Amino acid sequence: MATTVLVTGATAGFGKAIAERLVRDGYRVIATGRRKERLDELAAALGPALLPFVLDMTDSAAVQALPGSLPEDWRQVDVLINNAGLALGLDKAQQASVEDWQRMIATNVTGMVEITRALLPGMVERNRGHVISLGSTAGTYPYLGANVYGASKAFVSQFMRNLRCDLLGTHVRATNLEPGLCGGSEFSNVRLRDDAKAAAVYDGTHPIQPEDIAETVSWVLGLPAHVNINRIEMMPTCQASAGLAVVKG
Ligand code: NDP
Ligand code: 8X3
Repeated sequence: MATTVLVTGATAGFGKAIAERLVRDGYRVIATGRRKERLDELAAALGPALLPFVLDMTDSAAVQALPGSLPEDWRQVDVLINNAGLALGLDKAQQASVEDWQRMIATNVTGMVEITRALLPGMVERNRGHVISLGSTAGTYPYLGANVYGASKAFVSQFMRNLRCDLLGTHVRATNLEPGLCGGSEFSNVRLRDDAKAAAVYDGTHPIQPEDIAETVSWVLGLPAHVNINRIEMMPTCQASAGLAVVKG
């Protein structure tokens, strides 16, 4: 049977492009997210190799009930793509919304670790599997207003490093993918809650596209089983870190 991949947040952006690419590559894909109609559209476009499955990453009970709540012939999940996530706001910490912080932590951190915990035992038991998470350059490089979003991605990065330690001696692989500026997704629309401001983020730039992320995931997964890519930091050519800032006076 084809390798089964579960992609979280497959209704938009990277997750959708990853699901499309991996079905094309010959994988069976469980596509999850909250927006059922988007998942159904994906299933209609991609056929029986894609299973749409509504899952809210902040619903701990539903997340922890995986894989038991999947149809029986989809329960052996070989690959987990921890992609669902979001940034909310760019306010300074002293002004940011606590509710926004709670939602980012619930999705990017709590949901991500809970689904990993739910699916990892099956991978270890079968001695075959791969967890790929979407970290971010925001987990390494601080910037104004990134406060909790950046911290959530730093958590993802260290969690993935620690997974490698726990999985040593098994054939289960773990990879953290850390992109910088990316367009073609709903990330900035969600973050800024304003489509015009979101579009302006990418004015005059040539950002990484969801298909570039999907290509990278496809490459990481397709490497021989003895090769583990620990982490990949990727930026568009038009981006680099700006270094430290100093205020005088
Ligand atoms: P999008 O906003 O386009 O997609 C986010 C996806 O996450 C959607 O499918 C959404 O589905 C899902 N999602 C959000 N909240 C939940 C939830 N509570 N339960 C289930 N699914 C949820 O963003 P991107 O594709 O750009 O981002 C994907 C990942 O990549 C994120 O983790 C992001 O932090 C990371 N990333 C993004 C970068 C960028 O510049 N775009 C750069 C670096 C990393 P739905 O709303 O249907 O539930
Ligand atoms: C998304 C990239 O630079 O907006 O994680 O934080 S950035």
